[in-house]
Amino acid sequence: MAKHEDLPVPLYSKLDEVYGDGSQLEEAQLRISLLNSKFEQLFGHPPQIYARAPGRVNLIGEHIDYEGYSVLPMAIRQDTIVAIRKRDAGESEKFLTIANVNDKYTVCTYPVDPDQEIDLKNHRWGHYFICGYKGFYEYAKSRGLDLGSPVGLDVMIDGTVPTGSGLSSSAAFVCSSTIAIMAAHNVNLPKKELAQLTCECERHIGTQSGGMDQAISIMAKTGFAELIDFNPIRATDVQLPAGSSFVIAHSLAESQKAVTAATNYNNRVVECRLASIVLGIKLGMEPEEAISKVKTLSDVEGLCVSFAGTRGSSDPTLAVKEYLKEEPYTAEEIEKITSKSLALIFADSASSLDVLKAAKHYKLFQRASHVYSEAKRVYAFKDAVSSNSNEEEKLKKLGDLMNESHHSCSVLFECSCPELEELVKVCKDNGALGARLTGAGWGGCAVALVKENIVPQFILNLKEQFYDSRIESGIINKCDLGLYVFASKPSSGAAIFKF
Ligand code: NG1
Ligand code: MG
Repeated sequence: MAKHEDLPVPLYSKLDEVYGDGSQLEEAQLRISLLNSKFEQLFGHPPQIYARAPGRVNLIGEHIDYEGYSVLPMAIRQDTIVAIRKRDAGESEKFLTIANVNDKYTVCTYPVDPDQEIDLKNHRWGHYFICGYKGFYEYAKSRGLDLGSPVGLDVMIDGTVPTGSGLSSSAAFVCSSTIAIMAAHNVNLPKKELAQLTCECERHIGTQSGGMDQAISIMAKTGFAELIDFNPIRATDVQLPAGSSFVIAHSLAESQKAVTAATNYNNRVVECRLASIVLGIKLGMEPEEAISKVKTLSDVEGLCVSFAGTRGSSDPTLAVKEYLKEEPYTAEEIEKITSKSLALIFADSASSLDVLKAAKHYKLFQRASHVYSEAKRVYAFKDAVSSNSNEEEKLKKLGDLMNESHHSCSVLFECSCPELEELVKVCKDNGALGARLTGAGWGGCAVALVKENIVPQFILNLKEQFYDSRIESGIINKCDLGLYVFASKPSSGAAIFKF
């Protein structure tokens, strides 16, 4: 039997194959009919095909995918649906026209040239579609796939993943767009190739993303979280313990990752790279070799582990403790070790150069300690899920790991914020076995592991202790509360619809 990740994206002719037969189906039917009527109204034709891709919640393994380490997310039911029509080659109008059912997002128009540069200095919501467009053409070119000369595309989007919330609305948008473009060109690819391709697509927005969000959005299966490995991308089903539930709660601080990349997300990617180069050199590599060969902390883990071995341990963080100092490094201090200027080390990456311009110092010890310890927690989580211990012990272990992960994100990786700290505390005070920020952080959501039988009361308590004051001060509307706090079950991955 072909492996799940080798199969193409499923093509369905009925919504219930993805949305079941309950209230979700009803909601999906309404969304599709609204998409259709708005599409016809704007473009004068119905769409030809639809693609959907879900958001995700990461249960554990934060900020380590881009360091090459496995992570453990699950898809959520909220998704993005893209309706698309490929214009005929004869039609004179050659534009990519990207519209949204939500009037908050005004229509974006782009040329059809797949080599166009995305104007990153002027962020527009439609840029995420162009990420998929550019990426798909690049892929086709590299594989000698002839797509013909580019034609106009009419596109209407409907997304239900809350934006800036750490639930990967961006990947849901990029993945559904890429799949819609692919399907409009009568192509379908194995999921693992698509996961790799969509990860590269999203980098066109200027964040140096790892591949977690795209991989889970494309490879998810109903009822399972997935352990995602990289190089090569692979997904292993993880059945979460019965009697447990993951509650997702928004801190109401919005994290605009594409806009803050130079000081937040990409800054951490650069710090991790520098930490890995310095470790490589301290552990015996020539500076030139370390700079050219070492891209991630996983690349030097072997050296760190053999160092630890000389001390009778296998813990890579021992090397971090020995060779990196806790005080932040200045650029000059690092350059003394690398014998090369940071500007030269990162000369081929414009977004890294932006990081260097904005950075005052580099916290190599803290970032490396987080990455190596978090990578271990992911496997400990997976092992705890499949262990023979009783449910009670299992849940306690999983909760503890989530708490440790949050502490590490907050203290060592510094990607939390006051609102997330408050929310995580409220979750723990109200019986969560574990709670942590999820996704990139600096705002967005927390995820809490809660026993299923206390979920309704737990959500009520969050409402009273976290949300009521924010409803009073007008930050959110009372009737929208369900969008900001909800229990989530592992949902299915990307799909194509043709009716
Ligand atoms: P979110 O929070 O969805 O933007 C980001 C990255 C992930 C991963 C997490 C942190 C993108 C598209 N996603 O997720 O790859 O690094 O942060 O674990 O940049
Ligand atoms: Mg994102």
